[in-house]
Amino acid sequence: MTADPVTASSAAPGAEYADTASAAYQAALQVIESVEPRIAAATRKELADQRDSLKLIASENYASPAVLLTMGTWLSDKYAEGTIGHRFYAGCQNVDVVESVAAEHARELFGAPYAYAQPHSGIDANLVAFWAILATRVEAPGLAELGAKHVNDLSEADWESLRNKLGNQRLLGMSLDAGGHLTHGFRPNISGKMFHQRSYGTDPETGLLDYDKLAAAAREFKPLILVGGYSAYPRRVNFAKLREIADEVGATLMVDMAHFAGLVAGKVFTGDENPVPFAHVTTTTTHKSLRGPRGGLVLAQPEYSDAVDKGCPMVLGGPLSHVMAAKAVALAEARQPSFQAYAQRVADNAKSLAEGFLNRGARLVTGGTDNHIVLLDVTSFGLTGRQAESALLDAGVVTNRNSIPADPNGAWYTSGIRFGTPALTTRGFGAAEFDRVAELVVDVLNNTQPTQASSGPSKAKYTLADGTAERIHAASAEMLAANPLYPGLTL
Ligand code: DSN
Repeated sequence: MTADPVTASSAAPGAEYADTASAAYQAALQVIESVEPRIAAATRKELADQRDSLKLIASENYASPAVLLTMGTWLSDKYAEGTIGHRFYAGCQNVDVVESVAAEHARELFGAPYAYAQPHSGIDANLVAFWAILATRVEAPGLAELGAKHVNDLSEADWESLRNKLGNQRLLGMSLDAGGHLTHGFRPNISGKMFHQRSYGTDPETGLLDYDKLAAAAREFKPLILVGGYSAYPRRVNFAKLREIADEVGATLMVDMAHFAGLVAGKVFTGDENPVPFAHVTTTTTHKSLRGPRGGLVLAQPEYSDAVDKGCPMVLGGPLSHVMAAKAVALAEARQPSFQAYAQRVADNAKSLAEGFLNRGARLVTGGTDNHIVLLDVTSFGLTGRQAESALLDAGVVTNRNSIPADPNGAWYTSGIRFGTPALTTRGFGAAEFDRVAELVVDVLNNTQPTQASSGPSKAKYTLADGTAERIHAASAEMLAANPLYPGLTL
């Protein structure tokens, strides 16, 4: 097995600097402790908690010590609003190098003509993309058009009038309960206010994306922007088809690949499953399956690059130069052959987890997975997602509750639990361990009972049968000990 920068194997890239990294962290924590001991303690405790739990949140991972160390420098102290070679502050020559290297790695890794490394998060990346598309596609009115009101005071009618002034500002994205993201037009999010939004769902029987229905919706709605991508859909998407649909209706195709960027980088998603050649604008985060620092990236075709390049100060505050540096380091890691092996294991492990659930009688949305996500419908256990999430946490299994299509329990309590394999795959878990994880999860859920509150059934309350948490903790501890996290770090 090819090992990873954060695991124990001596073959791991990063193993050669494990002792140095350990010394660096010990020294750093001593310094922090001398100023604010509570922060040093919380940082140490976070490592202990992450070491001792089964981290199955699909959007989380473990960055390498090289990536983490890169974030702790004086690059943080520099203001550098603007873009490479064209800043609003003097003395940005080193930040220019940092941003150029990050963008170069992103272009090379993803085969993109243009890359923008400044977004602080995925939401920021999407806002930059939205604005760049609008700026490129429509004539935006000046701020004076908003009148004297503060933007927070705009009523629905004001937003309507603003959108009308802007011309076609229709956005079609995947609905939240089908697995889309808040920023893909969800009404309470700014994307649902900036745009006339409509969403596409999945087939009610199969849970799969129905491209014919999506094409019909696009023909009827004629969006300016068709958004592809998801945060809870456990299947691959054919982006060539999405581009065909976008072209037919004159839409710009924007793909948010935040969740699966690591599978694109690792060449697991190739051909029609790789969004980058098909999308006009592609956005991502860098900390999920891509395993970098917390942040965002925008990739664009040449016709959108000038507008994307104006992301700061149009949409973004000053760049986080220390994080851009860490993005460069993570992207350099992702260009190594070992990252491709890692990405393949992420997908293989998700299949093993899904099969482990199915073999034990559980129901999965879409009946399985072919990416890094497994979405378990917990209604057959008589539980809400909220109850299942809490019971699993009691047993040291860290997940998040998630809506399922047409969720009877809504977006807060939900009826699903989303699992992801990127983090534990980084630790070294393989197919056998993920099958065991499925067994432990089913054990917990079979031993969790919803509790009736005095005022009626509560969708949050539950009881876990005596001894369950202890049994699961003990079983997990064996697997976790065999696959240690940051083993060179003695903190
Ligand atoms: N919060 C991320 C996730 O968990 O999928 C998406 O932004």
